[in-house]
Amino acid sequence: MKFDLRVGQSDSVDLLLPWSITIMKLALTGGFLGSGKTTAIASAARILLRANRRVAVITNDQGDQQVDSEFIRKFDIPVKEVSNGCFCCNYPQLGEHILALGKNHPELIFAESVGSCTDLIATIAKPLHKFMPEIEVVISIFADAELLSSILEGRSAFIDESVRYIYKKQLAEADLLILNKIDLLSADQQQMLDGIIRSEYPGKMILHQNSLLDDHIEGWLEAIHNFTLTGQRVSLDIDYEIYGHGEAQLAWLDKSISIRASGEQATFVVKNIIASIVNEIQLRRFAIGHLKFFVESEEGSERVCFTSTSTGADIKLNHIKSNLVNILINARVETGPKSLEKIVDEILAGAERRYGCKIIEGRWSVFRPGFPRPTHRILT
Ligand SMILES: Nc1nc2c(ncn2[C@@H]2O[C@H](COP(=O)(O)OP(=O)(O)OP(=O)(O)O)[C@@H](O)[C@H]2O)c(=O)[nH]1
Ligand SMILES: [Mg+2]
Repeated sequence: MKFDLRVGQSDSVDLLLPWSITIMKLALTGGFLGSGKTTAIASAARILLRANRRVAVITNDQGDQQVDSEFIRKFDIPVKEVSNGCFCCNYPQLGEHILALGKNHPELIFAESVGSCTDLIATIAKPLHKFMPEIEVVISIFADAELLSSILEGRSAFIDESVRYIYKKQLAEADLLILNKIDLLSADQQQMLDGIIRSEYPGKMILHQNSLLDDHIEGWLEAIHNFTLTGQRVSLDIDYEIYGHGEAQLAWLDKSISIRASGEQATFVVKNIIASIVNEIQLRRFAIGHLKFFVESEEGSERVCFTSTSTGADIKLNHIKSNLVNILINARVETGPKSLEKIVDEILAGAERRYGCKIIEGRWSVFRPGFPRPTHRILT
């Protein structure tokens, strides 16, 4: 059955019940950094909103200044954030947000977990089943098809085995495994990847997806809609020492800055700063988990992203023209916090000297994610 996008009431169970016991689907959306979760969620939510369907999003990050939330908000999609740690370590906050958003009776809530997070079955899906049985959880795991190919072929940019351990555990948890960015592979490469994944993860529902296309996103929505859990999910056997070590291989930097320059030079300076940060990280051969920039001026906003599979730094800032531009930087890179901070700070100082602009630094934080300590972990 095609996911019904007609205007009007959904066919999900939305009877005259108190809101708190209305059945609601939670599309728990995981997968490694930069795999395309936010892109797909934003498109899916916009498709549903256009059809007058009720939808909401919960974003999640290890920090508290989130490019993803800004990006989702820009489309007037109802959004709440779980910040300063992953869903599993902040389960009560996740629960509160589900209840708060549930008051508007959304038929679907997307919850995007942190890209370095795994063990979603034991720490999120099973606790939700136990404490909020009215919620139907569907776990979609996104994999950047190019990065996945490189990991399987042993040529990935991520040097630490524990990072690849997290990556593979994430895939194992999928109800729906989304081979995303399929547009970046040839038909032969797609077929080969599909074969490997089907043999490594037998029985999983696999979607080949280009999340930049609405009809592919509709296919994903349909798969979420049609998914019904048969039997019980099996919690994964996760070695938390390796998992914690893997998460700590990445430094996270969040920084807000404002750039004041004359005329339209601010746009030029912003492009230069972004390109310099990307180039410097690539030059030092640090694997990029995800480098995200939310660039905003009075004319509008743009999100600019780079991952380990990005080539070059083609930066489009079509809506940014004024002489005052704000940038929120979220950088997740396989290096130490000090080294990441130094790269960014030197580039900002250099831009100020070179272009005579004024850069005002706002809130910032730079850290390694703490050891994962889930609120609940249900193994049976
Ligand atoms: N070519 C192509 N690019 C994609 C596709 N899906 C997402 N992208 C791009 O991939 C980059 C990362 O996408 P996001 O949606 O931010 O990834 P994410 O999984 O939410 O990343 P984190 O929140 O950092 O874990 C962006 O530049 C997207 O435009 C796709 O299907 N094809
Ligand atoms: Mg995201």
